[in-house]
Amino acid sequence: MLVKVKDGKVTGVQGNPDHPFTQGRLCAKTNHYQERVYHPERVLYPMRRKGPKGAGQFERIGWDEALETVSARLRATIARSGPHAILPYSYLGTQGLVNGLTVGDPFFNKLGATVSERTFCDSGACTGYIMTVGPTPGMDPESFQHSRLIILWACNMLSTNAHMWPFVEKAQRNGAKLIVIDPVRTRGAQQADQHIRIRPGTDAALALAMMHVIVNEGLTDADYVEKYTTGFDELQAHVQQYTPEFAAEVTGVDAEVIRVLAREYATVQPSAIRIGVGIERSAGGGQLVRAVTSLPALVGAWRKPGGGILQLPLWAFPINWDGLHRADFIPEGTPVVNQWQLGRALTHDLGLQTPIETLFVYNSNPLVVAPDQARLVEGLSREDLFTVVSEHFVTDTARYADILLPATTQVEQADLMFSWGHFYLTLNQPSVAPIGEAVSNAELFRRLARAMGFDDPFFYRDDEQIMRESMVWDHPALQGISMEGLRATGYARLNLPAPDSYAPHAEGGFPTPSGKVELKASMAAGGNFVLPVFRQGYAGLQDGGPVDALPTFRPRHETGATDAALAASYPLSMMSPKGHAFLNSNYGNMRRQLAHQGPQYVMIHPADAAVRGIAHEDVVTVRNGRGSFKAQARVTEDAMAGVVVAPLGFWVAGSIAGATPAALNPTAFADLGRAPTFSDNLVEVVPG
Ligand SMILES: Nc1nc2c(c(=O)[nH]1)N[C@H]1C(S)=C(S)[C@@H](COP(=O)(O)OP(=O)(O)OC[C@H]3O[C@@H](n4cnc5c(=O)[nH]c(N)nc54)[C@H](O)[C@@H]3O)O[C@H]1N2
Ligand SMILES: Nc1nc2c(c(=O)[nH]1)N[C@H]1C(S)=C(S)[C@@H](COP(=O)(O)OP(=O)(O)OC[C@H]3O[C@@H](n4cnc5c(=O)[nH]c(N)nc54)[C@H](O)[C@@H]3O)O[C@H]1N2
Ligand SMILES: [Mo]
Repeated sequence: MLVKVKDGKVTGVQGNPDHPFTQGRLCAKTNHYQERVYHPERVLYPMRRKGPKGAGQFERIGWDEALETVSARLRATIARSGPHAILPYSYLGTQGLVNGLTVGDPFFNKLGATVSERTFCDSGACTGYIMTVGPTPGMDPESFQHSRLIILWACNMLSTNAHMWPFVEKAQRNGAKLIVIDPVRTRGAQQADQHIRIRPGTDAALALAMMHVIVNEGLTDADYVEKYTTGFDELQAHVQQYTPEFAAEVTGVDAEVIRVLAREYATVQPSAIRIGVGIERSAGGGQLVRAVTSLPALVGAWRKPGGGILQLPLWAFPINWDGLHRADFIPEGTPVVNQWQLGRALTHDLGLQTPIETLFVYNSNPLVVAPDQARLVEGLSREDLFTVVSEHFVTDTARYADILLPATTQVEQADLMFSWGHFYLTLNQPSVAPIGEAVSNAELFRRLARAMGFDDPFFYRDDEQIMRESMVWDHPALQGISMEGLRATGYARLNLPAPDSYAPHAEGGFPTPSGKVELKASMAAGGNFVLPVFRQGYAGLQDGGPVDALPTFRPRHETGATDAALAASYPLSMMSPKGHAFLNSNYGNMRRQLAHQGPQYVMIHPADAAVRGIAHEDVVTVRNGRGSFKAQARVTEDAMAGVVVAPLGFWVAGSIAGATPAALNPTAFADLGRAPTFSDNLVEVVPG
């Protein structure tokens, strides 16, 4: 992103036209970033709560007083109850290596605070993917232009990953078939040659039935399977039970459509699959990703550029995670609280030996993004809980802060950015000085370290030093890339072959224990695990339950087949995927993006609306046993019959009845990586 500055002020932002991936484009969220930077409601000074919790009333204080108050509280908590009574809570408000996911980990690990396990986003999919093909970058997103058949499988690309779209569109223009597998008629589905509507959380049945067809009709690439996979014979026997007819029953996709899909996927090469994160979010989400990730090897799709699967380009970046997390600071026996269970942790429902007394939130807005909203409100309202929040705005969560700290935005801070969406490393250079008394997250933790009297110089590294120590610079992927070079160009493509010739697994070479695609996963023997990256590098297992070695279909937790009584009371499935103009809960308070999204809404199919007497734009209540929220009904065939869609990102403060979809979302985990299950959620919708 290029920033226009006049007289020390940001006047506009634009995409960099020279950038091979973004090609000069920004998205609906960031197009007018200056409006966020200079928003009149931005938090610019440290503040102390002056009204009741949740009221959002604050008074300005100085940084010295803020730091003294916070450090005194941390010390007092440790003295009274020990460090486990402190819980940090953070996620991806900003994503760089300096200020992002890991910025506070060394500080809290040094304190001995409870470890916050961050499995919000892709933990289940990453686990399933890595068990199958290892942490390989997989396909280059740019090489999709060479694909002949593309499946966007639970990926809302035009809204969430828009910069990749031109490469998909180019392939389509060159004759590739574009297939979207999604319960929702997304923007991408509208552009696709085929949209396969599937019931949420049932995709494993589809993928396994595709395998059934592929192996029984002799459509495998036998040579590739023989040389570069393990467990094929067992898989072949295993998938006999997953007939297209079985899958049709479960998924709602016609058996003949499944047969044709399998045949085309196998024979039109190179074929490419892009999976999103929505795919992991039901009871069997992890095994479902295992099944989908197995497909390319069966048909030899990896042989050519434009073939294979893309999960997360993240795996291409040689990041020094150990140096960022500093798990070596974590004292043995430190408890772990999964972020998904914050509501339970704060309301003494997790059986924690040491209840949480001090909560420190930065880079995150749990009241909107975590489930169990009612319990979260109850927990955050506890008079004996002390909450610190570092933010740009008085978010729903920040309203409960005892101390609120001002954070800089991306144009005011330096950072080194890896990517979830492409193979370029980017140096984010500040364009303007911090506004008001805002500080970057990295500076915040330097100040806190000083206030706590830490003497290890590690805590006082400047941004540049953090960048230098955050990557493994002698790794082949960074050959030819340096901080000096980045300062001149802003970004650099990782040292990988050009997209035209990039076929990383044409001859196997998968980073799994066997070096092959593990159709039968050897890592399953270790039981369910959470990758260190999602648990601050902390090694201990929390839930080592058994895991199937072959990809299997598992019904949702919440479906008629699993719980008939529940399904009778709550017959509709609800999903809460990303909003087009929001970035998770970011921009949920901003005029332009709100105008784009419209009022808080829920999409419902005309047939489901009709039987409930619901008309387009009526206000309705969506409810289940966990809670309820009100929204405007959008009666549309974009929603699938039986499935309602309530996008993430609207704020509680601006909501119709003081609640958002998080009030209904379950706290249950998926099968792998302790992923959330918000596509596995039964509800009812009623007028009014
Ligand atoms: N505009 C916008 N862009 C974003 C974000 C945002 O909030 N807004 N968030 C960013 C973040 S943090 C992430 S992780 C990425 C996520 O990017 P995506 O993975 O694209 O995100 P989602 O919208 O969660 O899910 C994608 C699609 O999966 C579908 N889906 C849900 N459950 C199922 C299922 O069981 N089966 C199938 N087949 N489909 C299913 C949904 O209908 C949705 O269309 O986007 C990033 N980009
Ligand atoms: N129902 C439902 N829930 C979901 C999802 C879903 O699809 N549906 N998606 C899940 C996923 S994939 C993700 S990634 C998570 C996202 O969860 P979060 O990362 O918690 O979500 P954001 O809304 O991005 O919240 C980040 C907050 O950080 C603040 N922030 C931004 N930059 C900075 C900074 O530099 N410093 C500080 N201190 N604060 C900053 C923003 O103002 C914002 O309020 O949500 C998860 N929850
Ligand atoms: Mo995410």
